[in-house]
Amino acid sequence: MSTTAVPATQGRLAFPSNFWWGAATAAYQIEGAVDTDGRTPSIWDTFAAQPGRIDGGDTGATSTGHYRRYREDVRLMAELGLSAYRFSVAWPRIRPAGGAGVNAAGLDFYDRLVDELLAGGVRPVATLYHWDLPQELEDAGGWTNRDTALRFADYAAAVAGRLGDRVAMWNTLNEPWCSAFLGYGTGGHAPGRRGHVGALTATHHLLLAHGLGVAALRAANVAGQVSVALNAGAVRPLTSSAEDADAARRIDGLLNRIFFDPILRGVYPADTIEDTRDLTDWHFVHPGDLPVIAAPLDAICVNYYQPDLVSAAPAGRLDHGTPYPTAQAVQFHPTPGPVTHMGWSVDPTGLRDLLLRIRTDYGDRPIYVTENGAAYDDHVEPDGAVDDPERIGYLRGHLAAVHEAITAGVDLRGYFVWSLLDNFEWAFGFSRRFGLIHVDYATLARTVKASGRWYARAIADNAIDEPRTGDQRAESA
Ligand code: IFM
Repeated sequence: MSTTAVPATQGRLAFPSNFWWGAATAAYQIEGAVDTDGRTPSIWDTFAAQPGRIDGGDTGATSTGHYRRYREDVRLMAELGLSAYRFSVAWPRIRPAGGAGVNAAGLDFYDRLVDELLAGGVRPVATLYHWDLPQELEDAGGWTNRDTALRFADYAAAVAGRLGDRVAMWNTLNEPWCSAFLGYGTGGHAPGRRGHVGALTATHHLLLAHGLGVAALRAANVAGQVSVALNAGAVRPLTSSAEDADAARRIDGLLNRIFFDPILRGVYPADTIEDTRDLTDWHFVHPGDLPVIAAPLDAICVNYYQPDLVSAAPAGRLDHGTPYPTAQAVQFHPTPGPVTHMGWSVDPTGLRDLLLRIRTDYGDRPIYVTENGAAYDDHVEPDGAVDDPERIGYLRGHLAAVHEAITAGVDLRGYFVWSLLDNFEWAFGFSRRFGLIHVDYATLARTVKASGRWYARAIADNAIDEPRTGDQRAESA
């Protein structure tokens, strides 16, 4: 089925019928209850406990308290009219020791959550790995150990066996680039290991885990679609010089093609292998791995936040802290225009270009945007309201970009705001708020922001207003 967007009336952008209007979260970012019902530590519990790793010394120990408040949260989702909710399953709740034994109490929680969602008319979308590796597996080498990929397949089979009849879509992994390049490259994410060879080794084992996970889901005959969520973006050269074009090619290889090519074509990009040849001979890729990784998918999912603008670095200005292996000679530049509280540029054209590029380079296939959103410094006003006009402008601009891609023929089936709730933003702790719903971390009270009400209106109408000039900067609903 190909989707078609129909402009309803002048100034309005209508979306296809059956478009999935979603919101997303992840287990460690919202659940809390880290010692409850048999859960054991993940790499993020360990990492967050180390001084200096997380802003303000924050941890996910309590977070939004979703583990206990999930019914209230599902009620809020139903009030917003969400047609889908993307959550992640915490591996250390299901396979506490990483490999051996299934913890039924952990599965019970997600079983109840899925039933609650279905009762509220919200499709469950489950991500199997959103960065919370059981610490026991990290102690055995983590994602630099090939065996972790096999353990992931066992875990995937356990979850599929319990939830496979009701989940509408599966993501095996969320943003493996971050797991590999930040977790094992720069060390800015858990488990905090540093080294570019480790990052490339982890990349391959994550991809292998994806492929083995797809096989486990298929073997369990899951009813829902099977996919993976990649953080992807348009990589643009600063100038038209050959040097800047080469810088963009190199980063595009290490951000986008290193994942899209093996998953959708069954090969690693030859130029990226060549670029990294001085670091590694890629011996960790075994014969037979690539066909496993390239198992057919029902859809491809992308998480988009900003485009990258790059150039060749001036002589003597190598970036030794870069997460990109062998890209020390590439310089990243701020994109002109507004930025979010993360300092990320607001540029919906990057999302449109990414969606068009996937179609051009990887063929017509169902696509979902499984994350898109913005952090702003939100406050509850004395009257109890949370006004976040910038987020409304951000969402409207990016939904318009999605609409443009659909109109150009991209088979885009749904869009998920990151995030449903304010939550634990990894190394930034609770200092960055991405939610449609504000969370008071002292009381755990939830307040639907103006953007949440705006999104509910868009869902009800299956349409948005066309963006106006200056929309991404600030405006009211
Ligand atoms: O919070 C994260 C999420 O876990 C993965 N994608 C990006 C979000 C914002 O940084």
